[in-house]
Amino acid sequence: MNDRTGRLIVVSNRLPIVVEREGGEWSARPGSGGLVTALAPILRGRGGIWIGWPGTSETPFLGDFLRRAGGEAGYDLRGVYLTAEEERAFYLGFCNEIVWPLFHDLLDRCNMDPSYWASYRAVNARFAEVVRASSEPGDIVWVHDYHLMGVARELREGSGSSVPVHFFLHIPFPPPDIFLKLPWRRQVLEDLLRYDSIGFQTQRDRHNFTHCLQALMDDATVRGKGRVITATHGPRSVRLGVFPISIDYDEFARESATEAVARHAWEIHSNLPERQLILGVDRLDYTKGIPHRLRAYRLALERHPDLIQKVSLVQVVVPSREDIPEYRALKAEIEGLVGEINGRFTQHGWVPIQYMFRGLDRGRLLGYYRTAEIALVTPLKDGMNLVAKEYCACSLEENGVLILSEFAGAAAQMRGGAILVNPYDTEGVGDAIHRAFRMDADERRARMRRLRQTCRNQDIFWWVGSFLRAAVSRDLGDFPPRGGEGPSRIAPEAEGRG
Ligand code: ADQ
Repeated sequence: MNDRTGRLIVVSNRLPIVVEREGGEWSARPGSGGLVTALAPILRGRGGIWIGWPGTSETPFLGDFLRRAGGEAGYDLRGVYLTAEEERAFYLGFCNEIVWPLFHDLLDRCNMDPSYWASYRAVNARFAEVVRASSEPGDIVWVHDYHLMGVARELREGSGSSVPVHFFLHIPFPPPDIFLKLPWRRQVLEDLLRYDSIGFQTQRDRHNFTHCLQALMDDATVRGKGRVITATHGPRSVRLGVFPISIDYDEFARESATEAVARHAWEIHSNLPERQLILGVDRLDYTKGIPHRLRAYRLALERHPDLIQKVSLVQVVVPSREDIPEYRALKAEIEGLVGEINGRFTQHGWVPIQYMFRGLDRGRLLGYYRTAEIALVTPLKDGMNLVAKEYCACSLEENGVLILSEFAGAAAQMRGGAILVNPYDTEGVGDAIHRAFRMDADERRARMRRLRQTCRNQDIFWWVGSFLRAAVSRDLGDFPPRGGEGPSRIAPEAEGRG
């Protein structure tokens, strides 16, 4: 290890800010989400850097603007700029028409357009060039997610840099019978092998990766067991770890206890007297299984008349990727089902589904989390699914029941307290809704306690700490504050968060 105190350089497709233009003036506000919350304290005041795309090809080069925004965030922001053609072929094309559906096992939705790969390479090379220009010996580079699987290779081959580079995959890694369909399967595996370490959300994802490696590369070997194992191919060795991402549990629990959230929760329920509220909150995405869930709810209403007038499904869909025709079609399908179910079952004073197509402000979202008696989190496949964890953190009364897809990464940690379902099994999900509705208070409390304990013990700070320790063999103390910031919230594993 280099003696010099290195900096952490985080690289993700998007910068952790939202860049907007109003009346010709650019402005930025901080991005939200667990990753920013967890990484900002490590970057802030330690000379850290975050490299990413500002999010639209309309942005001109924003160097001065990002310097100012970085000053406010407390760490450097460096932009990687995509042309409109790259936004189409790299982002909408290779990332969202190939990797996203393939890695979620939805091969039929892939458009294996051969022109996309060249753009993916070119954009990864551009990211690598910014990393090279921003890094110094002793720094540690942490690259995030499927948009950037080729950065390490470009950094080594294109830029000749030897700075350590680590990778975390936020989405699932598919099994060989799916992954082998990818025309660029060997190149992608070779790219990933150029990282010093790779973090996966679950054992299943890592297992799929090592199986693909063994299926495609005769001479690849995998050694070890436990949280970190090693894959070797030729002269290259890469450490492979399992680190389930999480949320800032304390922050969610604290905020949901505020008066403002309690007021929202009360308002929501005062409109639904004597009724259990079932909550679905998802980004508009076909992986989230929203139409499947609506069909299961319809079947539950058909089969279990005791649910009529006694439950209301609140389905919140957050707009996303609406410029892609498939996402527009999904929205139309969801709205068709909502209309059909409401048209068929609505009675005086009762509408079975309240549907919202918009982002909710945080106070209202937490109000729904806190007050809903049942959460329906039923993705067809999901890397982790943070909504499931946020719901538990906010379920302060411990009376909520989590119905969770067995294909969400979160199921590996939450199987002890959740009702696990196969989202493709309409009858099974319908019966799970009925079972949750009838579950008594003692069982609800016992299950929710278990869930909350898991989320509290393995929160986002535990996740960052475990990754840094396992991948980099460093503790947070190796990234000392420059200019004296307060103690970090990352607890050593020995203190029992893990
Ligand atoms: P996503 O697919 O975006 O993330 P998820 O993990 O569920 O999915 O996170 C969604 C986030 O959006 C949550 O933090 C939630 O609070 C927020 N959100 C949802 N509805 C909202 C609303 N109505 N208003 C405001 N905010 C809302 C990807 C992978 C996941 C993986 C994460 C993190 O697809 O599998 O868990 O990255 O690694």
